[in-house]
Amino acid sequence: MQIKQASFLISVADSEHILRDGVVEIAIAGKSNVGKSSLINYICSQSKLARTSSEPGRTRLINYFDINKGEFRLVDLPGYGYAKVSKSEQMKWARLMEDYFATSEALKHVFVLVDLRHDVGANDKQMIAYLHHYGIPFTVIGTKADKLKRNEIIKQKKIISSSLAIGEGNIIVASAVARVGKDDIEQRIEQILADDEYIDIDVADEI
Ligand SMILES: Nc1nc2c(ncn2[C@@H]2O[C@H](COP(=O)(O)OP(=O)(O)O)[C@@H](O)[C@H]2O)c(=O)[nH]1
Ligand SMILES: [Mg+2]
Repeated sequence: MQIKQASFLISVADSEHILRDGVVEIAIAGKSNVGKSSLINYICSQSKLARTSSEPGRTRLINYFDINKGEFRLVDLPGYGYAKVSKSEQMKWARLMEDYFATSEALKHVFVLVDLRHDVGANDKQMIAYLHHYGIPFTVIGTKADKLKRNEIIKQKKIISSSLAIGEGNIIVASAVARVGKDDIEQRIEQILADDEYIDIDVADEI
């Protein structure tokens, strides 16, 4: 599967505007600043498709992107875990996410992005518990691989897979800066769209 065309569709701030037209979606979740928007730009081969920022936590929007003129949508979810966000903003984020996961019937898969340099946090575990709860399959993508040496990447993959109780084979290593991981991600998307995704998924029953 190749991403040949990508275009921005719409930003959504409220539950009532969540798209529910049956088009297949793959969503991208993760902490603020983990590299969600950069990864979208990298795999779509467009530098300014999704807005990236070195300042975390500013956008509370769901951003939808059309891929290959209606084949499916990539959905850039608002980031979590930014300390300076007010309680009321956090509540608004949680409400929007809950409504997105509960009502997006054509959501097939979530890419959960984690920074390869660090172990996962409570927020990441919560997100994955959430996906288990809704029965939504996911793949973890470790970002910013360019910041680590090869042996450090191997070590971090072990730490992250053990923290999340998932198989190491279920973590894709990526870097938007060094342009690494696109082939693996496209292969994964192909499996997701073909509904073959359960074959090598290795997720523990409980985390
Ligand atoms: N070194 C490195 N920096 C990255 C990479 N991906 C994103 N960044 C940087 O991380 C910051 C946050 O990126 P962004 O894509 O906006 O993160 P988001 O908040 O998850 O959408 C920006 O300063 C990016 O330049 C990567 O693969 N390697
Ligand atoms: Mg972003």
